[in-house]
Amino acid sequence: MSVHFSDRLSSRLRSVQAVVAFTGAGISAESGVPTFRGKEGIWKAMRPEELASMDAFLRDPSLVWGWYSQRRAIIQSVQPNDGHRALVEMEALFGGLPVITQNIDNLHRRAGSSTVHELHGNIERNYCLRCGAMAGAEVLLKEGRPTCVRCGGLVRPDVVWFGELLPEDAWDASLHAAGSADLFLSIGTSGIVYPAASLPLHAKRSGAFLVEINPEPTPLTSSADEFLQGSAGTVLPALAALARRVRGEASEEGGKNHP
Ligand code: BJW
Ligand code: ZN
Repeated sequence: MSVHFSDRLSSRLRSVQAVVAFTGAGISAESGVPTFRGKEGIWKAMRPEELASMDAFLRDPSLVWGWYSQRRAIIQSVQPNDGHRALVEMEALFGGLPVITQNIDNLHRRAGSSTVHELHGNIERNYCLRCGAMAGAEVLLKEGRPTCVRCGGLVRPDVVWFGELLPEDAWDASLHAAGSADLFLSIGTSGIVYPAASLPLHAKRSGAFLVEINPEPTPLTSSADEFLQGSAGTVLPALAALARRVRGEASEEGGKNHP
């Protein structure tokens, strides 16, 4: 499938210095990780608003832990896809490409992106609500309840639930990256969960050219400078190929001026 890019985007790609990617569940969909919402979302029977909160966890720790266990098993069995890899390729082309992700699946790091700001935590980490100890996989299940091996307290995944603050370091770094971007790519997110969803418009207001990549329009689409309708696994490799072409041409032209 060929992807159409405007001349405006091509000339931006040629001259940009700071490119930043902002990703949501859609970039991992082609790896086999289900999204939350949208056509491919398979958690419709269990809406994230009903499971991803402290109230839900305290009401039924086994149910919420079970949801995360199921998702952890999926995530551990899949691989990064062409979309994740294209961002790594563009990182090399642009001399850096911070990835701000809402995903907890680690796939950007596994693909090789070197700067990843995780806004909503990471499913590989857990911590005890009573003693604060961090835990990896070493969590006891007592009648389905995740229990701390040190103190017997309740263990939760180290992710950000509704009503909780985002990790300060990741948020500050993301605000800074978005505010300094020349080109901001919003990829595979429904753009409805705040404060993460404010980043594309923050980037645009700070002067970035805003590109959205998604098979479906979202509330962000009307504000995007360019909407590339399609899947991340198709559009991002095509964008990387275009960047390679125009940056290659740009450096050859530059070379002509410097004998
Ligand atoms: C493809 C594709 C392909 C498919 N290629 N694309 C009222 C108004 C405004 C805000 C609020 C409000 N009431 C409450 C709030 C605040 C709340 C919020 O935003 N709620 C909204 C839902 C209304 N936010 C919070 O509570 C946040 N904290 C906060 O605000 O703190 C301040 C505060 C403190 C105290 C009290 C009150 C406020 C925290 C939000 C945490 C969100 N956590 C989750 C779970 C994380 C852990 C986990 O994974 O389990 O984060 S919820 C879930 O949604 C997850 C995701 O990161 C997040 C966003 O979802 P995402 O990534 O966009 O996925 P989808 O499924 O929605 O979209 C996928 C997209 O991909 C679709 O568009 C597809 O088309 C597309 N796609 N295939 C490319 N191949
Ligand atoms: Zn403990």
